[in-house]
Amino acid sequence: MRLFAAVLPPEQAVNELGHAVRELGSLPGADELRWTGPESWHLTLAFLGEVDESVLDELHARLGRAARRTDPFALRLHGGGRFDGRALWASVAGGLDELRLLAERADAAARRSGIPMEQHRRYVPHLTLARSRTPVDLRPYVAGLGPFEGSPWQVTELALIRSTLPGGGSPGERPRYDPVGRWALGAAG
Ligand code: 3AM
Repeated sequence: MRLFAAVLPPEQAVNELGHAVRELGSLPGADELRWTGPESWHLTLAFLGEVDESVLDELHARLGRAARRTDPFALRLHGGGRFDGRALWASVAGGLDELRLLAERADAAARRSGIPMEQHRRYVPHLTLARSRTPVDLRPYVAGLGPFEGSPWQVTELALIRSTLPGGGSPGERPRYDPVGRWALGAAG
């Protein structure tokens, strides 16, 4: 199964961002972008790719340990950014060192479970809002998100998410994301 580790924003953060994103819909070209749905919003920590069933027990145990070793921390959604002309995202602020540490620990947990993880790219915390197949100028969207400031929340969980890619039937179909594991951060976990 195709898996990734993530932090899931709480309902309030999703609702606040939803308001900001709706306003971007009136920008020229907005209909051409493939928007992600609020129900699937997440902050990827580590992308694991196709994972064999046989490593799942060890992976779960190691992710649980990674979560326990990381104390809860505060985050908030704040402004936006882009990966070239391909992806538009909401940015995060607050406990970025802790988020990065949790990402490194999730990556290490996967690697030690025998999953061949890609070499480290620079970790850019982001919540993907829209993608484009062809490069487009996303600067107006990033500017539109500039003033957005979400309420802070306490990150208390690490989630393992299963991604099911669309079967290719209808255009614009989105992948389905289902949490298959959740572990509390800190000693309480
Ligand atoms: O939704 P975001 O941007 O956090 O882009 C994919 C998505 O990231 C990313 O994993 C998340 C869940 O699918 N992803 C997909 N394939 C990837 C790959 N080969 C990848 N990240 C790194 N390497």
